[in-house]
Amino acid sequence: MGVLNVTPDSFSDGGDYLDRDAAVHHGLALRGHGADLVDVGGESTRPGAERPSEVEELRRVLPVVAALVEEGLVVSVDTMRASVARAAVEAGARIVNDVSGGLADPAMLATVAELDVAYVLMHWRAHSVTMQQHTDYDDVVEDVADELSRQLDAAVAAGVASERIAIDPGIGFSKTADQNWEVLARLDRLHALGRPVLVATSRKRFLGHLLADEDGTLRAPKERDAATSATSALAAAAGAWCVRVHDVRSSADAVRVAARWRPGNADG
Ligand code: PMM
Repeated sequence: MGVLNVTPDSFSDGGDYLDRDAAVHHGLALRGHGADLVDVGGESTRPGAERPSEVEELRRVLPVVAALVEEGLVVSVDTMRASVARAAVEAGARIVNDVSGGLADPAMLATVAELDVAYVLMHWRAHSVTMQQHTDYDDVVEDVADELSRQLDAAVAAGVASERIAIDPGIGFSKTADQNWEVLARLDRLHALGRPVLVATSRKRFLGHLLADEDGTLRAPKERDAATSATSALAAAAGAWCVRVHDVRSSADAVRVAARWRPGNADG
């Protein structure tokens, strides 16, 4: 899944694709680099980010979704708003990627059920402004799995077909750097929930910490792609269904290596 942020303030590519033509051009490039899906988002969820209005989110996202669908891409819409999900699906998006897993907008789950589209349901505790104040866990792996399981039950209760749902641990969302690593090391616990797992580590801050200079300066977001391809390979080897990344070529290569590495998988 290639990331296409049509935002002024995302942490790694904010402002790069705010212009519609630049966004569409980049979406096509992501496909050219090997993305099976392109994820179009109009709201930055970096820690501390303020939310755009619904009107502004629609203005950013819809023309880009429509243009990429027209070009034959499989598009997901990265939104927490049911209204945006609906409009994007009406414009041709086939997946709703909701980082709140149905918790931010009370209308989201029923809307996804009605639209009958695929749904990425992420572990989530709070909006970006305060999410890093919600990092208390007894056992981060078990708690994330339990909370995801409850979100999954709510989605199914609202009428979303369980076979249309993928789950995501929400790397960097209400989690410290160490907690992200703990969750990644135990993806098997999420697989036990019985749904495909999406892993989104791309360029995130915990990689910046890992790769920091001796003086503590974090590695810059756009200099985290080699580390991201490593996490992509490891996630794929651990059975992830999808990795969501900014630099598609390096992670697509990494995923192919991981697939070919498996015993008896000569076709890659
Ligand atoms: N992270 C971001 C945005 N959307 N969607 C899913 N499913 N999982 C994530 O971890 C996730 C996401 C963070 O922002 P970015 O688009 O700038 O990487």
